[in-house]
Amino acid sequence: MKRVCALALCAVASPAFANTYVVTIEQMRFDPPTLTVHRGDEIVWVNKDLVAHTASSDTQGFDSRSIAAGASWRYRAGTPGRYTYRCIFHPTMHGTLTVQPAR
Ligand SMILES: [Cu+2]
Repeated sequence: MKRVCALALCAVASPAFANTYVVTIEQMRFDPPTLTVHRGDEIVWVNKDLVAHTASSDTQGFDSRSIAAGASWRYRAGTPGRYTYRCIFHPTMHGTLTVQPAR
C-alpha cells in the first residue's frame, strides 16, 4: 500500500482530489484482485510478467487491449459501478474494479 500512496502523491496533479492506483500483474494474477476507486481516479495496470496480458471488463466498461510484458496501461475511472474484468489471453485471471461516485 505504501507504494500506491507514493505514486498517488506523484501523480495527483489533476483533477483535484483524484488518486492514482496501481494494479500489478505478476505471476498470472492481478494484485490487488479487487480495487475500489472514485470516479476520476486513475488506475495503472503494470505488467511485470514476461508475457502480454489484458485488463478487459466483462461488460462494456473498459478494455486495455494487449499490455506487453514490462508495459503498463492507464485508465481513468468513469461511470460508477462494479466491473468484473479478466485477461482475455488467460481465462483464469480475474479482477474486480468498483467505481464509486466522485468525491
Ligand atoms: Cu493474461
